[in-house]
Amino acid sequence: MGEYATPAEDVDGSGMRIAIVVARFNERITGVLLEGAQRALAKQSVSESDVTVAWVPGAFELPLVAKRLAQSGTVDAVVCLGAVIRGDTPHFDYVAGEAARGLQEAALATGVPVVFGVLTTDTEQQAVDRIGGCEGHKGEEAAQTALEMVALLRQIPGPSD
Ligand code: INI
Repeated sequence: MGEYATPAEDVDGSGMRIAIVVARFNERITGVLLEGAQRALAKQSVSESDVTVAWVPGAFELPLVAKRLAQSGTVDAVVCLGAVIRGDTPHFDYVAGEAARGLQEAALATGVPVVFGVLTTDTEQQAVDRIGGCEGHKGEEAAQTALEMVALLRQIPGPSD
């Protein structure tokens, strides 16, 4: 038996077409997630012309647009970025839970990697810590996850092989 292992840092992203769907809600946070994702893709040789960015109102809207892009046949992976902060809303659990459920559903229904780059935190400070602070940069990590998943799935025979 073999082994499938494609650590993100080893992936050559040239030629990979990546869509980024980003929520406008909490844009001070999500804008930084977007910058990190774009930076990480460029660092791994994804061409700027192969990156499509779509803005949606909030995290709840991410799954529908992610699924449409995944179905379009024009992208190899979809990176979804958002920030759901508990302090802001009593319906935190619905927004965060439905975003997670919907994005997984989009990936499984289409066979295209859909990455959950949605911060779900109790406070704004915890979100700030995750956009280049003490907890790393979740936008960069989401982009790296997309590249790793594209490379990994290319190695595993699919339904049409
Ligand atoms: N959307 C977010 O992306 N983050 C949040 O923290 C948030 N809060 O706090 O409510 C939020 N709500 C909006 C939601 O995503 C939808 O856009 C809205 O419910 C319309 O469908």
